Amino acid sequence: MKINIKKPHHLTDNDVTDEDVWMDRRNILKSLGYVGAGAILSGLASKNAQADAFSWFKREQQTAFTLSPLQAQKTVNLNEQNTAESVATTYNNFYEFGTGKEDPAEHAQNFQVDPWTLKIEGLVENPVTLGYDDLFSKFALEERIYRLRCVEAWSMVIPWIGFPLHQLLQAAKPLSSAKYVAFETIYSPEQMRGQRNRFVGGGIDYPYVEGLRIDEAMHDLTLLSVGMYGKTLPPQNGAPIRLITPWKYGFKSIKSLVSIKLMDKEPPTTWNILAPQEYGFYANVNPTVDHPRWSQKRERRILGSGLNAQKRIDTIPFNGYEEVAELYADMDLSRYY
Ligand SMILES: Nc1nc2c(c(=O)[nH]1)N[C@H]1C(S)=C(S)[C@@H](COP(=O)(O)O)O[C@H]1N2
Ligand SMILES: [Mo]
Repeated sequence: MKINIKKPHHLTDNDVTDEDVWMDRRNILKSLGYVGAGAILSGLASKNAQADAFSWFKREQQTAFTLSPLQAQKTVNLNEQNTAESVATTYNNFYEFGTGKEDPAEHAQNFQVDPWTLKIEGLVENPVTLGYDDLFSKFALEERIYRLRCVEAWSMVIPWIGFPLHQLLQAAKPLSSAKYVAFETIYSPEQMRGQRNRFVGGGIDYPYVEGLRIDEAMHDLTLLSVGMYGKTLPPQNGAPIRLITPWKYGFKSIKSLVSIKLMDKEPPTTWNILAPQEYGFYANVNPTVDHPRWSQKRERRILGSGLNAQKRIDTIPFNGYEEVAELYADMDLSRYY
């Protein structure tokens, strides 16, 4: 398998431009059990501290592991408060485990993530197969704090850990005929009650499938996430690996991935199949294009539990990630919703 493993590198002052980012980073590293600047990115911090904080770090300290400079600084206003971890891990959409917001946290706990196989295939020169350990060791992991805006008009701010999808795609070497990328969630009815029972699973034909245009997939914002809040993903959030496209409605961010396939045609996507008038292929966050049954102008930002930990705010185009606008420069986004 031809995957270049990034060498750990040391963070220098030049890597960090913004004082707040630096402070935030120090807090993150502190919470991961790193102390003193010398230990910070050398991968040599005390074993015990690591084991508690990063459950996978144990396995990875012999291989490449580093949080590269927080790229979130470009795209996230760090004055925005993160959503409480306890809420982001108990208020979920993962219909394979039931349609209630609390169903995934309740019914996904015994979900088996190791061993795992993720295949990258289709129109590529180098098909790649990743096992569970590869998900955490083949690519340099970064923390990225992103807004998550659900099409249902609620939103959160979540610190993900992962690597850009383009790194994996580049390892697989897409052919020039590859124009789209198709994603598939695991099909495991023994483990997923919503896949066993059509009523429990919200009427979806499983496996859950999603897709991106190749330029969207190659965009640096597009993340494969293997962790959140400094830990591996809980099963309800899409363990062991999921997609994150922060400028699109949450349903594009497909969970528990087993297949990534390069294609020459636009792949079918689950919510578009279910209700094409309501959910398009693009699903870019857009306050000027309402859902047929509700407005998308505003959203309920969920910060914690209880009503006073929520606030109503304006929804912004592309969820605030304006750098993607150029991908759609010549498109009518009310038609391609
Ligand atoms: N396989 C799968 N992926 C999925 C979903 C799902 O039901 N099944 N729900 C989507 C929706 S609608 C949202 S808003 C996000 C929610 O992610 P979170 O639970 O980590 O906040 O996951 C997305 N990915
Ligand atoms: Mo969603």
